[in-house]
Amino acid sequence: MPLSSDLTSDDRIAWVRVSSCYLPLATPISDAKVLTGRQKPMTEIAMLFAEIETTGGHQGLGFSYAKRAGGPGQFAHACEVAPALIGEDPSDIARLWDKLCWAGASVGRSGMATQAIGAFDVALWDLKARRAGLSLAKLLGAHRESVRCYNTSGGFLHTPLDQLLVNASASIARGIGGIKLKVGQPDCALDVQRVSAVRRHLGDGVALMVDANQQWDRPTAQRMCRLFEPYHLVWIEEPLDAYDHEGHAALAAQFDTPIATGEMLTSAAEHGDLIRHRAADYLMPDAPRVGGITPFLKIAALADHAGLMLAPHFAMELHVHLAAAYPREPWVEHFEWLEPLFNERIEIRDGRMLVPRRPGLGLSLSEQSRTWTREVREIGVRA
Ligand code: SMN
Ligand code: MG
Repeated sequence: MPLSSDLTSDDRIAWVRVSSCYLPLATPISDAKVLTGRQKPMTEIAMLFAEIETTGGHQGLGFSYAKRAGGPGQFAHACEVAPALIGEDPSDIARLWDKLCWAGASVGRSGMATQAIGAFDVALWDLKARRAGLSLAKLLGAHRESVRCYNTSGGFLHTPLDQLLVNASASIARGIGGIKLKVGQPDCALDVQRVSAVRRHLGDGVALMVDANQQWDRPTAQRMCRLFEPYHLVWIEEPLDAYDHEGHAALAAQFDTPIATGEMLTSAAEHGDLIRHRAADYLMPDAPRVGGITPFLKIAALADHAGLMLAPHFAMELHVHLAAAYPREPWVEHFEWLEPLFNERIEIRDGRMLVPRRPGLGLSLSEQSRTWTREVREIGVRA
């Protein structure tokens, strides 16, 4: 049977739309970085959307994001490098990531510059999967049809304890498998009170995690990890500064409770450094934050080779697919915040998120997202 000719070899990127969309949050969000005075409560998220269309009519949707600052910079950088995509083969995802990176290399191969590229990278992977008629997870090579999930949005520090207990019960009742509580507030005793109350409220059978968002120093982290051991937490997240790999490695070696960290790192190279230091039991890469799916897959391979567990940070709409393709049973973080941006919803039951079976990411932008869009730039000509 002769091989069919490559049906996509003449397909070229013809049009790109870059848009900056500001998602409002219902309540100002405070984690430990706010209570220690380092950050202001978060009231919105700056989404960067990339929509790509080819001469053959294939389409892809990708996104990146910034919190508190960086949104306008990501949008500006994306608009500057977008023309480099026009006329290119959309299948050359890795080469195009490099091309866009070199197009703006003087401003770095990590951080805001590559986070802007990440939106195009996600769109190209979405396009490739849609064209293949596969979900992104299946295109990458899925290990599972669903992924364990835990909720974070109900456990922030602006939430009083009685509401915290209500939120935790509501998450479990709706089929979410675990609860993450924010800790790291100036009065450590209050952290222990909240964790103890939620553990008592939910019982020993529910997965519980805590997240200090980098706000403890090493002596405090040492003491808090010891205090939390009896609660049999799934992990203690960012007990130390995101770049204190030695400190995290010492805690991971000393305590039974696993250490989770990685969300603040902005490149595959930074995650490689963390892994070399064995600074985490659970690695928490964030695909938009590291520059998209292409770098995320490099990180996942390094993490797997090092025997680490995976719990990608935020952006469940993207990470449910990427986690499904990871060898060891991962965790995906549930936030309902991004839901108004998309027409589709992820199904959750029995403690797990079902990996969408629709082609690509299985997402389309909602009319609501268009009303929150502040800037749009179109490059090229639609087929
Ligand atoms: C986090 C996520 C979203 C907003 C603030 C903090 C976080 C997490 O550190 O792990 O979910
Ligand atoms: Mg965190």
